[in-house]
Amino acid sequence: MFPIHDIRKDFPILHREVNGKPLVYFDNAATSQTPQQVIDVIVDYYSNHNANIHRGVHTLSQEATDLYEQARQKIQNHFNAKHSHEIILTSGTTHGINLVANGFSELLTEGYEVIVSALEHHSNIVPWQMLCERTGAQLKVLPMLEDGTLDMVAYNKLLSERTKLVFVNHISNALGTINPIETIIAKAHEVGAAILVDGAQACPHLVPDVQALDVDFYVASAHKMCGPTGVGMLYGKESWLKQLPPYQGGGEMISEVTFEKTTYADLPHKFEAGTPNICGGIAFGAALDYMNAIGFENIAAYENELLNYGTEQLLQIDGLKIYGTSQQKTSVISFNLEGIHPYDIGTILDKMGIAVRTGHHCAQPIMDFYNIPGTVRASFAFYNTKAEIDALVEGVKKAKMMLS
Ligand code: C6P
Repeated sequence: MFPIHDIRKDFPILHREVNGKPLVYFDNAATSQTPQQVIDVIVDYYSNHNANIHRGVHTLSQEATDLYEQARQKIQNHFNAKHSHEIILTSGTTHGINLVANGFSELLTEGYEVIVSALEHHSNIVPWQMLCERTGAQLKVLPMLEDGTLDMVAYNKLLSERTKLVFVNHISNALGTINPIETIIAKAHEVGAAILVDGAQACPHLVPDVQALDVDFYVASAHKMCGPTGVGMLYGKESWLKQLPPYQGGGEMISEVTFEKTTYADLPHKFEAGTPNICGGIAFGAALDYMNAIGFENIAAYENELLNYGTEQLLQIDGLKIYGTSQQKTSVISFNLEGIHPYDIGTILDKMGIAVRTGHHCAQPIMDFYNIPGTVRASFAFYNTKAEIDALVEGVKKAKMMLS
């Protein structure tokens, strides 16, 4: 049996009240909560090891460097990257995508095409639009279908020898759809295109094997998987990372600097200018340890139970519509009540201590597709319970009564 009672004890925040009610935290797709084990690592770092890394001969600096590089190795092992220098520590998914988009500025020209899926978060749309504006390449959209899946027939038609890059998320943040990235990657490679997969919403639920996927770039954020904010990772195949220019100039990313010419450091430092989020990187490693100790298969099975239960219960409410009904789905339920603005439902739920996200979820094209202003999004994590889902259902019923 899934040890939910023990797991909940690990999360101090789950024991607080909001508006006089026990907190029910269903905004996990925005950011996850942090277990004591990760909080302890953060406190220990600042209490005992705080120093700048890769720079000092003194003991603290060496300790901090070792801890940071050990975290990189944990991330490498977790994602099964071939080399630790293929893991670039970033400030998060958005940073990783922008780094790659910037790198392709010199590799794209007019006449080339890039494909972005209709299911993307703005972070995986806007940097590519900016890249197209800079280079004259054309942005093509891989359309979505009514159930929130991607139109794979259209994908086949969009791909051609002009396609240079494909961007798709592994799991949609707004709908929870799990995209068939194995097929999407293989087809992109058939026409010689590179592919970046946005794993921000997948990594809290499953373990991507970047070598088995044969993906060129994969990005994620620690704060969605029990780690702190402001840190994440970009995996890039060594051959691509060697080819791309640095994103930012500064300390740490150089080999030699003179006023005539600067040469760049080897991977991964070439892409890590300036003092990084050292404590964040170390805590990211601790978050992976924590989740791996529970086991991602156990997490996924338990969350799937929550998803099925929540879907079943919410659908009993008259006038409630769920957006995103793919069979391949993670524990996200995006819904609306007929005639009621999602923001109003979210505000009433908050009064009951229930945290959900409302609005377009930084995925406006999806809302435009359904012709709605937004949805209420309840996103479940492995530390949530069916009793909390019952509280949500009661809350939505009350909101409906008050707002109808
Ligand atoms: N989605 C949500 O509520 P950052 O902010 O860089 O850590 O992650 C951006 C991002 C990129 N791609 C996807 C699929 C995402 O879901 C997110 C973050 C949050 O859905 C906050 S907007």
